[in-house]
Amino acid sequence: MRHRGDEVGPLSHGFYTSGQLFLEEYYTLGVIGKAGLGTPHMDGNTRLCTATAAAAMKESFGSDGQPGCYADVEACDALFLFGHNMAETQTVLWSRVLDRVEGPDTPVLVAVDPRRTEVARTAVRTGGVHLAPLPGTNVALVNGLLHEVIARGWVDRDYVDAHTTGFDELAATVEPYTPEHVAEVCGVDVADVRRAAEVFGTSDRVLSTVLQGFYQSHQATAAACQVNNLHLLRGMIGGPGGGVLQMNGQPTARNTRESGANGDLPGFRNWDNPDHVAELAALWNVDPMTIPHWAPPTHAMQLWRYAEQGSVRLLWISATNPAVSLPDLARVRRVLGDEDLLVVVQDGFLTETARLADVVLPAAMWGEKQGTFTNATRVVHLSDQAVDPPGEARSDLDIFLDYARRMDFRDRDGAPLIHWNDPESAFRAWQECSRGRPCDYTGLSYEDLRARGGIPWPVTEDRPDGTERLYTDGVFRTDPDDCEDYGHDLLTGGQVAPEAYRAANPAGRAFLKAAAHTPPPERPSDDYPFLATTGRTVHQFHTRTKTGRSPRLDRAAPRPWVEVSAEDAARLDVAEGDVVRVESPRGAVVVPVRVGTVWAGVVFLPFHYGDLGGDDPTAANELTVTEWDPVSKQPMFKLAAVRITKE
Ligand SMILES: Nc1nc2c(c(=O)[nH]1)N[C@H]1C(S)=C(S)[C@@H](COP(=O)(O)OP(=O)(O)OC[C@H]3O[C@@H](n4cnc5c(=O)[nH]c(N)nc54)[C@H](O)[C@@H]3O)O[C@H]1N2
Ligand SMILES: Nc1nc2c(c(=O)[nH]1)N[C@H]1C(S)=C(S)[C@@H](COP(=O)(O)OP(=O)(O)OC[C@H]3O[C@@H](n4cnc5c(=O)[nH]c(N)nc54)[C@H](O)[C@@H]3O)O[C@H]1N2
Ligand SMILES: [Mo]
Repeated sequence: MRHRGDEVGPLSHGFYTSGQLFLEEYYTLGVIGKAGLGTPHMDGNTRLCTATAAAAMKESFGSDGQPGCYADVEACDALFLFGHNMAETQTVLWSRVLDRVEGPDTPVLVAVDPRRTEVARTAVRTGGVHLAPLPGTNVALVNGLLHEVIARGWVDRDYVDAHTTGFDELAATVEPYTPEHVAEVCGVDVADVRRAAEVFGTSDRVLSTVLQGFYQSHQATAAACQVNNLHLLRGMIGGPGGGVLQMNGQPTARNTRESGANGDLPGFRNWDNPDHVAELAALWNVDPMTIPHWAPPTHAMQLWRYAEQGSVRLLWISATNPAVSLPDLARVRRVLGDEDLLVVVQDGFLTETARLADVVLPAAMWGEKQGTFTNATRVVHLSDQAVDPPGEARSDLDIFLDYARRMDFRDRDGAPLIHWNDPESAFRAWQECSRGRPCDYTGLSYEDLRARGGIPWPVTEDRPDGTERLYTDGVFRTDPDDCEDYGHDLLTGGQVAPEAYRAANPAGRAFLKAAAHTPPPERPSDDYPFLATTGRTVHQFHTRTKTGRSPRLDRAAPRPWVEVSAEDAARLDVAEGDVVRVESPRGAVVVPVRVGTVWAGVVFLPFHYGDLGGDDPTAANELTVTEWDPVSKQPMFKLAAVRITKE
């Protein structure tokens, strides 16, 4: 190390965690970071995953918190999947959708995906619509749907007047997005845009889901907010069958966001609201100035930048494998390999990242430890320990508690800051922190969860059975004293000042925030004529630490590939199985071709494959770009310019 530890302060400590630990573990880590060390440098891989879901709900509704629930699948008349390949990525939920679309009283299915995925095929087969926008044009597409809903008189005026703010600006912004204009920008059929808008505008109960085709693409938050706007214009939030699911990917991404392990203040508190900071200072019995709140929390991409620049000297990575999952891997390896950076990796396996670490802490995984987790629709579950962890592995909670003990973090009266010592006592500490907030857990106990199964928050003394849907009364969490964020300009990411927010007090109305389409930052060029997008296959989970060890799953998809259109295959003179080199300005992979149903000029690569032991690089993130959404700061994994040559 360049300096001794006592010469640098808490700002030299950075934590990069996950969407796959338990709530109790995140909360403990959050308190260590915010009240023990006092570092703002903490985020989860949820930044790569559901940061935009959170951001879109904050911008539209004032706070994170899923409005709807999965029972809406059974109750809807139409189902829109925006950038969501549910058939491969949420197979259990998809089986519920199939029960509907293959049964009587079929809902109309609309798929918005540049590829003809299984979702898209099912939509077309069952009389729905497949809109295949060019990657990076989501805002234009949804603006087109908004344009039609307004122009054709499908707006629920009473709802909009009573429960929203911003209609005039939204109407003015979407005015130029006629179906013809949208067809041109997005490369879709005019009639399909009209038809999809009509389905949205004339169905009584529309359920929408939004996922990575929006969150990891260009103008992520802006696009996700336009889906919220469609629902607000139609007055379809909070009622059975009508609502939006800003989805989650990882099992506990929701908990990362609730507990503050993603950098936000726990309990959806607003870092820019001194009263919220004071509440936490009182709860933890620390000086409010210990809790970092002088600037927005450090997002993951910035955290890695600080590590690269050398101001962060200790990077503690738990339950994520950034040497495969972050964009621009050559850069990530460079940062991890810097001998001035102390890298701690806490994982169940010796991953590509762990191999570059200075210290590896073997961790117990689910089934080997106890804790709670909350799904995308706010349903809290308890996961009990089934088996002992192998070897020296310890639960993440134990590791964090041990660290806190050795650091001897104290409160203002000299008592231990972390006063819990096992999952259940950690849960009780978290419950106090959640009291009165949107994610109120105070009415729950481990015993209840064990006896009754999943229960959706808020769960309080008055609402012991929890809350299936939020905003049923049309009152949103936008009051200035209550809201989680004062919001941003969707195009630039500029923050709304607290004074400006208070002056325009929305008083419980939802925001209809508008955005025009802008061209993506990375576009095909003469040198890199193709646009590469990335995503998943059903047989593999993420960086394969688990599915790669399951012989049947791994055999089904043992190697990466690049999917190209039939036209491009002919132009490149390659056939199914031929090996090609796919190269971007950042790096290259060498993979076989699959001839598929993407756009000409667009290719798709699965991102799962890190080190496969061969000589050729195979991880899609060798190619991707260090760019992120200005509001949610989620990296743009879905757009990279590449060239392809036959090997
Ligand atoms: N089998 C499996 N299941 C998983 C996972 C896994 O790794 N494997 N991971 C889990 C996690 S953490 C997550 S976050 C979810 C993700 O679940 P999904 O979001 O469904 O998965 P992706 O394949 O990343 O992206 C979805 C689709 O976005 C499309 N797309 C690309 N660019 C654009 C664009 O510009 N516009 C539009 N409209 N669409 C675009 C792609 O063609 C792709 O089909 O899956 C979860 N489930
Ligand atoms: N190009 C491209 N890149 C992407 C994406 C994409 O679509 N395209 N998607 C992004 C998304 S949405 C996501 S969510 C990320 C996922 O990226 P990662 O988080 O890197 O993926 P995982 O392989 O799930 O890594 C989780 C790690 O945690 C370990 N682990 C599991 N449970 C525990 C536990 O209880 N304790 C500890 N300590 N360790 C545990 C696993 O062994 C594994 O090594 O990838 C992102 N990267
Ligand atoms: Mo994810």
